[in-house]
Amino acid sequence: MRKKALITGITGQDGSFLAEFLLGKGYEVHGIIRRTSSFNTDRIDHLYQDPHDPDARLFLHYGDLTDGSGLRYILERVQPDEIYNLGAQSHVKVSFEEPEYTVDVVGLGTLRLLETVRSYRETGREVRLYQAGSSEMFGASPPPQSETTPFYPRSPYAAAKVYAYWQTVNYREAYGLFACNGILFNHESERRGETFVTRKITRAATRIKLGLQEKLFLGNLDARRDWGYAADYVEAMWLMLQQEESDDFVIATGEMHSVREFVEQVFARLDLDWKKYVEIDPRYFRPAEVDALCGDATKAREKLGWHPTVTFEGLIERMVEHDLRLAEQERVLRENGHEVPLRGAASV
Ligand code: NDP
Ligand code: GDR
Repeated sequence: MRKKALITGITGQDGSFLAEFLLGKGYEVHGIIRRTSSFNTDRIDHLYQDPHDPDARLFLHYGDLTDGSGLRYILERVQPDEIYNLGAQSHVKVSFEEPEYTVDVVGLGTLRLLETVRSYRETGREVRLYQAGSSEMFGASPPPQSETTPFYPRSPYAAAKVYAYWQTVNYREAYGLFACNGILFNHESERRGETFVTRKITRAATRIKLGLQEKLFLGNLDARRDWGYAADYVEAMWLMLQQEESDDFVIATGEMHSVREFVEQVFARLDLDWKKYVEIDPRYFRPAEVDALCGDATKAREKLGWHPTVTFEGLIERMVEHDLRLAEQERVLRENGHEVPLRGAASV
């Protein structure tokens, strides 16, 4: 029998890589998407299959983590073997601006899903759950951080993830649910949202290179992160659900770099002197910052056999090459008189 997976957050960076990965493993993949006034499926359009096609293995369902009854309905209909809970208002800075909504989606949303799973299992059906935890949960706890490091969240987002983490542990212990928390450190890619710092930098630097942009405004350049490649990290999610027992795992590269280093390397790759183009704008500072995150993924290496395959330099190379192509396309369009509107993200 073909395995079925249900993914919340399938339209996000990780959701798209995970869907690809699971389809490659022969799964039938179901994703929950939000109803929006314009399409939000860019990252999975290349995977789309007409649901009328008898060979279709990707199916999308409207739903939202703020809507418990809808989640329940989807679970009943899909009857998945595995659930990956990736849906979230995942931007840390935005969480200071929308704390209540962020906690509703990230914290209560996870609880809603766990409750749905609990009542679903009462009918005798089994399902395994992956919960997308975050290195942000460690917050102010100094590096290196491992599964035994105390949590010290520094944002509404991080506090909500800690709540979701403990609810997941509690459902495992109270109801015997096979549920795993992945504690994933930052992971990036050419599909990363453009308001996260790595992609903001690669998009801007490549546009600057081609004369499409003059400046890049950033916040705290001293923050240090452990940056990996997203496709490596979704494999770890899947591995967690294939074990005999459910457990929690840190997933990280074990290498830490500052935002400044990331900027330097990206601009250097493009033969540009970053100091001529980068300016600090305090609006990008956060009310509370997480200074340094560097993960110790020994447990994942030993128990899951997982290890990252893309280095910091390799990650930068991929992202820069990809965004350079995007910038080249934009330049051609502009040179031929086409209007290419700038995308209007609020200042985060
Ligand atoms: P993204 O922000 O790229 O994607 C988030 C996804 O969640 C999108 O599909 C989004 O839908 C969906 N979503 C947002 N709000 C809701 C809601 N109310 N109900 C249902 N779905 C919703 O995040 P990533 O792919 O980067 O991250 C995946 C998960 O992993 C998140 O939970 C994130 O917090 C966590 N995480 C990410 C890390 C990283 O470095 N990327 C590290 C550690 C944890 P839409 O497209 O419509 O906005
Ligand atoms: P983070 O990612 O907060 O670690 O959360 P982000 O890329 O937003 O910030 C990383 C660091 O860069 C600093 N920074 C800036 N950040 C943004 N977004 N924009 C700027 O202009 C800027 N200038 C400096 C930040 O202050 C911060 O220190 C990500 C998300 O994917 C979470 O969902 C996930 O849980 C964690 O990674 C692990």
